[in-house]
This record gives sequence, structure tokens and C-alpha cells, in this order.
Amino acid sequence: MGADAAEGPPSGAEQALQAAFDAAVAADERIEPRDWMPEAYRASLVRQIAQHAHSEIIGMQPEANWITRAPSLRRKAILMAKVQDEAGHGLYLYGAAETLGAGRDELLDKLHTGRQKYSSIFNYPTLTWADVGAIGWLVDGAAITNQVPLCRCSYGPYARAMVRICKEESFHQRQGYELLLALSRGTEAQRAMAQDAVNRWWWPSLMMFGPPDDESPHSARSMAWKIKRHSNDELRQRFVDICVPQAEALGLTLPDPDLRWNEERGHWDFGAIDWQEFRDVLKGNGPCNEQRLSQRRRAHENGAWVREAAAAHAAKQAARRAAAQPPGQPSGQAARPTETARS
Ligand code: FAQ
Repeated sequence: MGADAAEGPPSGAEQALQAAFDAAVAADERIEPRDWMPEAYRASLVRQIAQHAHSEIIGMQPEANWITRAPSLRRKAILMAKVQDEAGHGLYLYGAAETLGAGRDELLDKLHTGRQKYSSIFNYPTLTWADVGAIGWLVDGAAITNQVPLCRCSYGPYARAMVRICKEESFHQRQGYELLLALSRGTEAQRAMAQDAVNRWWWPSLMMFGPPDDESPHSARSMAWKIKRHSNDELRQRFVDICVPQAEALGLTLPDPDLRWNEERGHWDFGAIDWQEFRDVLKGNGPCNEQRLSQRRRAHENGAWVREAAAAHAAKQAARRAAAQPPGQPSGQAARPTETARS
């Protein structure tokens, strides 16, 4: 238990642990699961990683909506692989949270009962095929912008999970861009469908980066701990700067009359975000909140037999291993043939 959970002033030993932790963070070293860490650091990581993991698995739903209606076998195969990747990202992230003592059952229960969040973006509907492209380009694009710096997060297992996730996300982003490019170069109706999707996904994508810095309760501490490396507004600006020339190359416009290059700042100025909409979506009043959560709960209930079967299989394997073990041999050193014995 960390010094901040103890009653009264921290003991000398706890002060030394805190000092070692602070020095490791200052030196950009990684904190690993067995290292001492302040309880508040652990809790904040669990909060962020859980929210991230939940976003990945809820985020499968909007695109999965189009798997059966993909316009070609090629597009269908790509989309199925992408949605599967997102399930995999959820697994890496639940695994990272487990190293902090937060079990998957506990976290899923918190998601299903509304005690933990998932990204606001997945509460919007996918109305046309072009939405699959807009999600890839904008939503995966925003996710990468946010997540590349997380590869340098101070907590080792989260940082390492992010390296793998970012590689896959950049592939996702490119497939979305390529899909939109095909539509924007297609018939007038296809181009209009692509433009409509971009119009609907642009503002919610900007909200993915979280509230403005002066309304972000966690940012300052997360940055001091080097969990986050940049503030919400910095990353949002970076994303806008990346997207403007990409939109131009796509032959599509961004739905913001206030977008203007600011020579002095060296960045694109952009219009005001509707933070009331963001707060409403977080409160559960977005267009699809109810649908997303009820589908997630249903999937969990329908998967109960798979979890039971997997647990029964694991128990059977463990019992077999225990039975095969010579008496007195510690577990994990079952009598397997060694290299020498085999050769
Ligand atoms: N939606 O003080 P801050 C993806 C919450 S993955 C919902 O600024 P923080 C891949 C925040 O949790 C997308 N809630 O918080 C994909 C906190 O609530 P709490 C997810 C939001 O943690 C693509 C409160 O507001 N990515 O897209 C949102 O310092 C395509 C105060 O906010 C990640 O999770 C929001 N947009 O910064 C999958 C990346 N923004 O916990 C499928 C990792 C804020 O007190 C298809 N996470 N909140 O109840 C992060 O980088 C950070 O957690 C932020 C928020 C930047 C999201």
C-alpha cells in the first residue's frame, strides 16, 4: 500500500520508496508491476487503461454494423480484420490493467453498470458505408495522435501495449483514408456520401481528446507522472493540423467555417467545440449510448458459456499437470524432458 494510503505522516521507509519512484519517473525510467508506486498513480492508470480498453471493445460495434453490407469481398475482409484488431487491443489493455491488480471481470462489471466510461465517439451512429471510412480516417487518426505519446508512458506494460496498438491503428487509419478517397473520386452520390460522413464525424472526433485543459481534472497530475505526455488541447491542435491538408488531398471539406491558418502560431485556428454536446454524451444522452451498452451487456451474457468452458478446460489442464508432477517438485517445474534428455 502506498504512502498516501497510510494514516499519519509517511514513515522513513515510505518516504524512501516515494523518492525512488519520483527519481525513476524524472529519469524517464519505466515503472514495472512489481515496483512500488503511489496508490493514486496506480488508481489513475487503472482508470485510464480501463476507459481505453472499454473504448476498444465498444468501438467494435459501430463498424461491425457494416460488415454484412460491405460493398465487396475485399472491403468485407478488411473490415472484419479491423474489428478483430480492436478486440485484440481490448485484450492487451485489460491485460495491462491486470498487472495493476484490476481484474477483467471487475472492470467489465464497472463498464456494464455505468461506473466506468468509454470514449464518447462510439455513441454516434454509422448511417452509411462512408462512415466506415470516416471512422478509419478521423477516429483512428485521433486515436493515433493521442496514443503515440502513450508509447512513452511511465508505466511499462501500458507503454508496451501501446506500441503494438499504434502499429495496427496506423494501418486502420490508412484503410479509412483510402476508402474515403475511393468514394470522393467516385460518382457524385458517392462523393456526397463521403462528405456527409466527414461532416458528422469531425466534431465528435475533436471531442475524443477530452475536455479543454482548464477543465481537465486529471491532466496536470497525469503529466507530472508522465502517464500523459501532452495536454488534451495540444493533441487536439496537432490532430487538426494533420487533418486539414489531408482533407484537401481527399477533395473533401471540414465542416468548420472558422478554420484558418494562423501564421503567427504556426497552427490552424478552428471554431468553438460544442462542449455541452460532449457533456450530454458522457452523461449517457448521446444518440447511441443505450444501444451500445445494452448490446455489450447482451454479448457478455451470451458469452457466459464460453467463459465457463474455458475455465473448466484450464482447471482440467491444471489438474492434469499437478497429477503428472512428481511429489515434492514445486509447481512450474513439472517433469518435462530436458534438451539433454531429448537429444
Ligand atoms: N470520452 O481529466 P480528463 C480508439 C473523461 S480508443 C469519454 O481530461 P484524462 C480506438 C475522462 O475519462 C479511444 N470520456 O481525463 C478505436 C475523465 O473521466 P473520469 C479511447 C472522456 O484521463 C478506433 C473526465 O472525462 N482512447 O478510439 C473523454 O486525463 C476506432 C475528465 O477528463 C483512449 O482512451 C471522451 N472523449 O484524459 C477503436 C486513450 N475525454 O475518468 C475502435 C487513452 C475525457 O474522471 C474504432 N486515454 N473523458 O471518470 C487518454 O489519453 C485520456 O484518458 C483522455 C482523457 C485524453 C481520453
